[in-house]
Amino acid sequence: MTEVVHTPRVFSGIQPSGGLTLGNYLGAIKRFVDMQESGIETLYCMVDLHAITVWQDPADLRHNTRELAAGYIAAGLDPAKSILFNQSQVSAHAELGWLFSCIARMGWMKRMTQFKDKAGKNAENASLGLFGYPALMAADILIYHSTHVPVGEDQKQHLELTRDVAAKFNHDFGVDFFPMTEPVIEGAATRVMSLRDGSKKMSKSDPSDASRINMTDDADTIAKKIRKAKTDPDALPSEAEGLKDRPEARNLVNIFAALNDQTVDATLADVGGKQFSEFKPMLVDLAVNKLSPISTEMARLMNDPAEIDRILGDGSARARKIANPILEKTYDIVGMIRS
Ligand code: AQP
Repeated sequence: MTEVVHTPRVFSGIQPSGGLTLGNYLGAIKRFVDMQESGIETLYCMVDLHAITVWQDPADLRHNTRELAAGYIAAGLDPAKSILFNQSQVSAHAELGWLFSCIARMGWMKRMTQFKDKAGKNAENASLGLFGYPALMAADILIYHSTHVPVGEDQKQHLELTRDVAAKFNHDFGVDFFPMTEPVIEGAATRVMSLRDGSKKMSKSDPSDASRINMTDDADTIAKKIRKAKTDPDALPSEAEGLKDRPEARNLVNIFAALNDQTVDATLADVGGKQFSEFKPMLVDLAVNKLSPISTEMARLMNDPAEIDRILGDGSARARKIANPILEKTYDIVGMIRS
C-alpha cells in the first residue's frame, strides 16, 4: 500500500468549561498563535460537546463559549487567518466520534489518567461521555485529517490514543486514510501548575480561585495571586537543574520564561541568586504587561456578542466544508449506504 502524504493542517481546541487560565494561554493559545503565523492552515475550536461531559449550566456554557472565542481573538488568533468555531455547529465531530467509539477499546479508555483524575473516587457516577471523551477528541482531530495538534503536556496521552484510533481504523479497513497526528508540546510552560500546590495542574475548574491566574483577572488580582503564590525560602538557582526538587519555584520560573518568550536557562541566567521577594514583583510586572492588553481586548469583544456569534457561524461553515467530505468518505469505507 502506498502511504498517503497528508497536507500539513493544525487543529486544537479548548473546553468552554470556565474562564481561561494562564495554563490554557501558555500551554495552548500562545502556541496556536505561533502556528497561525507560520502559514499552515489552522483550525481552532471551542469544544462545547466536550465541556458537557461534566455538568454545565446552559447560560454559563453560552457565556463561556463566547468568552473563550474572545480570548482566542484577543490573544492574537485572527478569524481571517484561522478557522474559529464551536464544535457543536459541525455535526461531523459527533458522527465520527460515534464511529471511533466503535473502534476504540474499553481497555484503552480505562488507562486514561485524565478520566481517573476527573472522575475521582466516584467513577461509577461519572458520565459515559467523560469516559469516552478521548474517542470524540480523536474525531475532532481526524475529521480534518489534522497533522499537528498544539496542546499542553496533560493531553499527550489523549494524542497517543488518537494515533491508536487512526492506526486501528486504517488497519481494520485496509486503508491508509487517517494520518498519524503529531502532538506539538512546546515552550517553557507546557504544564503550568497551581499557584497553591506545585504538584497539581493549574485548572479552570479548581475550586480555589487563588490557585490560578484567569485571563480576565485585573492587574491587582494578578499581583495579589502572585504575591501569595506558594514558594520556598531559598534563593533562585542559576541553572535549571537546581529547580529539580522545588516544584513551586520551578513553576514560577517556567511561567516567567514562557511569558518572556525565553528558555528557562536564559531566565535563570538573569534571575539566578535572587530571593522571591525580588523575583515575584518582576513576575507581577511581566504578567500584567503581557496579560492586561489581552483581558482589556476580551472585555471589549464581549460587548458585542452578536459579532462573536457571527465569527463562530462563519468559522463553522468553513470547517464543515473540510469535515463533511472526510466524513462521507469514512462512512463509505465503513460500508454505510449514503443515498
Ligand atoms: N495547567 C496547564 N498548563 C499547560 N497547558 C494547559 N492546558 C490546560 N491546563 C494547562 C492546555 O489547555 C488546552 C485546553 O484544555 P481544556 O480546557 O480542553 O481541558 P483541560 O486540559 O482539562 O483544562 P483545564 O483548565 O484543567 O479545564 P477543566 O478544569 O475544565 O478540566 C489543552 O491543550 C491543555 O493541554
